[in-house]
Amino acid sequence: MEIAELEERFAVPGVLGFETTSSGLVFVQVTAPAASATVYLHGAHLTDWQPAGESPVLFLSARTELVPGKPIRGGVPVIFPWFGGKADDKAAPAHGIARVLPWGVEDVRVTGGTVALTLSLHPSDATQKWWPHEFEARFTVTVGSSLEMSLQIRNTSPAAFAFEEALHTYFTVSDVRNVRVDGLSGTDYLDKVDGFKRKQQEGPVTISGETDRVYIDTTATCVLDDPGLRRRIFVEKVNSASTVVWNPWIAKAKAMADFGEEAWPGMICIETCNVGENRVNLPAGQTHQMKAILRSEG
Ligand code: TA6
Repeated sequence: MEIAELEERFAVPGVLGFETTSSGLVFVQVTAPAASATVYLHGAHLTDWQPAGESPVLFLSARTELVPGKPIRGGVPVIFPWFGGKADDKAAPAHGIARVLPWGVEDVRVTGGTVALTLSLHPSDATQKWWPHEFEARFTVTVGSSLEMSLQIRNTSPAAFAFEEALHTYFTVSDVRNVRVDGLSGTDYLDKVDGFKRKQQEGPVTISGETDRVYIDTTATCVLDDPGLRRRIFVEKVNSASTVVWNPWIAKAKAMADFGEEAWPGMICIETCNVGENRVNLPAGQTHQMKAILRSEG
C-alpha cells in the first residue's frame, strides 16, 4: 500500500503518521502522551521506544542497514517461524523469514493515552519457499506508559504445524559489564557458547564475556537492573516458555559488519521466545498469542 493511502486510511494527526527512508522503507512514527515509538513495516520491526522524560529503552546499531530484504540490527526483531539456523536447511536465512519481509498495516487504535498498531503477514512465494504452510501472523504493538508487543500466529493450514518464535529485544544499557538480569535464578539453560551444554542459572545473570543462553521452561518476568542509567526495565511475558539472554562481546561484535566493534558494551538482548523444546505445536485452525510487556522504572 502506498504511503498516501496508508496516511489516508490510518494516520491520526499528531499521534501516528507514516514516513519513508531514503532506501524506500516505510515506518510508522507514534507519539503518545506517555511515550514515542517507531515501527518499520519491514519485518514489523519496532526500532525505538522512549517513555516521556526518559532516554530510549531499545538499542539500535548505528551501522544497521535499513534496506529491503536485510534484517535490522537492534530494536525488536520478530523471529518466526524458526529461531537461529533452520534445522533442515542450512541455506535458509537465520532467525526465520518474517523479519526480512514487508508486513501490511491492518489496524490502528487510539484509546485514551495508548496507541495500538497491528501489522500482518500472510503466506507468499517468499514464505512458501522456506516454510510451506498456510498461516496468518499479526504483530500488535501498544504504546503507552508500558510497551506491549503481541505476536499472534493462526494456523490456516489443513494440518498442524510446529514453529519457533521470538521477540528478540535489544535493550540499551549504560555498560553491559555493570548490569544484572534478575528472574532466571534456578532456571535451566542451554549455553550456546559452551557447546549447548545444559546448565542451571545461579542468582542474577551478569555479563563478563560472550553470553548466549537459551533459558527453557521459564515464564518468569525478567528485570534488567542498570545502575548506570538508574533504571530497571521489567520484561513481563505471556505464553512464552523460553527466554534468551545475549551479548556478543568483543570478537563476535567485530565479526558483524552491521554491529561494529564499539557497540557491544551498550546493549543486552533479553528475548521473549518459544524455541527448541519449547517450540509451539499448533493444530489446524488454532491461534497462539505470545506477549512481551516492557516497563521502565527510573
Ligand atoms: O538470540 C541470540 C542469537 O541467536 C545469537 O546467537 C546471535 O546469532 C543473535 O541471535 C543475532 O542473530 P542475527 O541473526 O540477528 O545476527
